[in-house]
Amino acid sequence: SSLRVVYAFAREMHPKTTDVFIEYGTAGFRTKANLLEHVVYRMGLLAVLRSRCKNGRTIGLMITASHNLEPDNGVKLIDPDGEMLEQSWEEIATRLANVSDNDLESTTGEIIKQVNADMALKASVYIGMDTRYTSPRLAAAAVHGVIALKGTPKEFGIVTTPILHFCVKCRNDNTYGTPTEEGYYEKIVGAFKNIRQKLPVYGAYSTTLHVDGANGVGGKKLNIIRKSLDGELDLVLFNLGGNGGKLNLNCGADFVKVSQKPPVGMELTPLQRVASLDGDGDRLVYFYMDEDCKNMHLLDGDRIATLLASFIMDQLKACGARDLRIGLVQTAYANGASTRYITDDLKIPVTCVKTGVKHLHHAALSYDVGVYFEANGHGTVVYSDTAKSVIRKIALDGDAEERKAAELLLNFIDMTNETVGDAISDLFMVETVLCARGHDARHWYNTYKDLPCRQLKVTVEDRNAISTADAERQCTSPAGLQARIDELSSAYDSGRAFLSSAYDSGRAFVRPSGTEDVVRVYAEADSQHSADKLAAEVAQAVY
Ligand code: NG1
Ligand code: ZN
Repeated sequence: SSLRVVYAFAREMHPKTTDVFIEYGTAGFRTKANLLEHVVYRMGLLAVLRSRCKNGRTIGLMITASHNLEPDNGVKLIDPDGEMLEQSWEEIATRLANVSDNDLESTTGEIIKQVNADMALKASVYIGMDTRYTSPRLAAAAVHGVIALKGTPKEFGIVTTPILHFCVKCRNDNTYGTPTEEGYYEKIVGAFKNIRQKLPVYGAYSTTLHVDGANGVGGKKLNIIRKSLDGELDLVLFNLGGNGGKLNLNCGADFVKVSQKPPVGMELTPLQRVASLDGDGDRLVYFYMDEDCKNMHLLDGDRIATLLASFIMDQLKACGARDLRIGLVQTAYANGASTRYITDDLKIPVTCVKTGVKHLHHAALSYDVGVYFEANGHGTVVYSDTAKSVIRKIALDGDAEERKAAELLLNFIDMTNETVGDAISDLFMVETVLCARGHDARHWYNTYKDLPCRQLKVTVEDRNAISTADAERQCTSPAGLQARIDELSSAYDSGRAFLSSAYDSGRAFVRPSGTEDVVRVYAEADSQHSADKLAAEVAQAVY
């Protein structure tokens, strides 16, 4: 009978009005907002089933299309520990999203059997959304879906994606924090202020930081946080959504990273450190303009990863926790120069995995301290229980110097949103490291030199005709494409002949996007001209 309600509700309020097939990809469902209402309603249903399969623990449902432009939207589910939805459920989500309204009732029934959901259990779903004008309507559809299966929805309104992940985690594990937006500020910003009150501002570090908010939710939240920083950090915020600024349009972390240009809507000051967030506040890159404001120097996810990893490693040494294993996780998009720097200079082990945060997160969990970042600025640090207890113990029993380093690390851990990449938490971590080292953006930039690279998108008939292996670095179909890529790459210089494991041609790979209907092409070589050319040639080969 409750399934009758589901059916009636769906028909009346959130009918399926399109036959376009939609798939739960790396970032959940993402497409034009006007194609999503029935999908989000059904994800409300699925979140309830997921919660019941997890013994009534809370599940998250986030409405966002991240760095995509305003007309798009999306929905993704968050598992009880604040991580992405378990992979085996992606197929179930896809099935439920695509059935006709007529089959919705029977399919829901089949899924309940398949996943063995105990419909007598309570179910709890936390719902958040980004700033898109289509988000409130979609959030309402999610609420209806949750209620239809007698779950309890709780709406968080406009929050960053990582704030919702944090709240889901806290709700299911109260040792992690308080499951509210305020609880998030208390923990993350509180830890930042604790550290900064003990760190002198010295050297080249300046407390002024300019921020590009991408006209999205991240900037808005930093505007709330700004007022509580007690002068520890002077945030100057741009692109907060006013003055006709459009979400992610020629601004934000993705624009800055991919176009390698500064965002519009900002006052550009020579050598000023700028942090650029994406539309839902889970990605962060930095940049600065040179002396005459002509050239931009980008500090991307690879840079943030190396900065954080080297700092944490120093602190682990200082507190004498030598047995803790630190490691770094990247994808094929990581700049080759960063991989070389991590391996040869920092001497930290690095793993390469497939694109998609869930893969990076998973691989990072195999270290005591796992630092993971995508080149686009999505990443965080995760700590094992062993790491936490060893550091806690040193903070109590170590000698004075060790205690100091351990206390700093404990605050650093509290400042970290371990559930998922988080632009706000990452920003506070970066600022802590630069301050502790007395460094400005130029010091940071000069730790190693990026290889010139280029990213392109190609639209093809069927992007899934391309399949890959070896963490997406090799293309296994269509036949002959990899051989062609090898042939094209070998005509260029790598610029990495200094690498211990040197191969001295350019580097290029292709893969189907999980979030857009395109094939992505990446190329790296010893000059920008060569990288651009190689990318164009590989794109041609795909087409
Ligand atoms: P796709 O569209 O699969 O390349 C993009 C990013 C991913 C990840 C997801 C989710 C690149 C090259 N790809 O995936 O790293 O962040 O979006 O948002 O940046
Ligand atoms: Zn995002």
